[in-house]
Amino acid sequence: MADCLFCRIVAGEIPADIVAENDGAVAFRDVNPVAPTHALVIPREHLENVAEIAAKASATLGDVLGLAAEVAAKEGIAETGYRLVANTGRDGHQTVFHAHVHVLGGRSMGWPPG
Ligand code: DGP
Repeated sequence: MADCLFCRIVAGEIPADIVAENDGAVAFRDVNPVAPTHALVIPREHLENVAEIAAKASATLGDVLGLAAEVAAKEGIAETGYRLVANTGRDGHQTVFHAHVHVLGGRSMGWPPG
């Protein structure tokens, strides 16, 4: 989608600090990190949220979650632990409507989340 920020990152039209990629997904550092490791894993295809990935491109879920695990390993947080977050819709405080999973780690996470 021409007017989608994350589609433009996938296309290389907007620079991003790419951490890892595979056939179906791309991971890059969040512009506004809230943890020592904060990456976003997104499908290459434009899908609005994780539910839409599951409904329309379920194989891509494996690409997204597999890449999230790869990012955690690369960042050295696989052993200490990390959190995957997929903010969805208004109450989930989703601000970019191209599906993404936050990979957060490098510190202890609070619970419950705000
Ligand atoms: P969410 O609230 O779950 O929709 O989070 C969207 C995230 O996207 C937010 O943490 C900030 C990040 N973000 C927004 N614009 C850009 C950008 O242009 N580049 C990068 N790297 N991250 C961005």
